[in-house]
Amino acid sequence: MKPVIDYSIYLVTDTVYFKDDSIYNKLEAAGVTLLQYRDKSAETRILYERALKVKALCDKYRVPLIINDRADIAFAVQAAGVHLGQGDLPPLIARRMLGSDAVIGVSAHNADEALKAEADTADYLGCGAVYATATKKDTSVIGTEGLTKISAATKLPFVGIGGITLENYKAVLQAGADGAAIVSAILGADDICQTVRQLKNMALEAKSVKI
Ligand code: TZP
Ligand code: MG
Repeated sequence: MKPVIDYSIYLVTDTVYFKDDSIYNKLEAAGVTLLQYRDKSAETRILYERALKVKALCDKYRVPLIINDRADIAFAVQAAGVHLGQGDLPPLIARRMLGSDAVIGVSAHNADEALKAEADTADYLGCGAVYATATKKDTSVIGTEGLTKISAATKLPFVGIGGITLENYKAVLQAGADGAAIVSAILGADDICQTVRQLKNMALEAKSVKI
């Protein structure tokens, strides 16, 4: 069965945080609803070994694990799914590789890409960059206006990504997003637990307003 996903606090890793093993303590502390292992520079064997460690942590806390870019690694570690950019494997091919229960996310920068991903059986969209970010410089900024347009075009759940912090998280939800994919505002926080707790409270508040 496809897992039910809570997209509200979607933690994404970045290569810089894998300099040492403290990343695993950080992930353990975070208490997020969904986790993406994203590591742009490790060799495949290292990627696989790190992904296995992250998977063990995710299993311990029952947090679904998504692997960035690599359907082969997602398959190898039995992750919940894979997140694909516009230049990665086509979603339909990843679907053929991983099966109907896999959670396939696709990066969409506009309504056209969102509709294409929906037609290609994506389960969710990652939309951004919402705000400028030092974590990924080779991307354009779509703002919350971009999120609103994507929200109007697709029925798929979607998360905003890029420069999302405690200060602007609420605006991202108000633009129609189901959550936010966050790197530095969580992994770079002085107090990761406290930051995630605050994000969770905002997500709960936003949900109760919707009802
Ligand atoms: N894709 C678009 S922006 C981004 C990715 C992977 C990086 C988000 O990182 P941060 O630190 O939360 O801005
Ligand atoms: Mg990618």
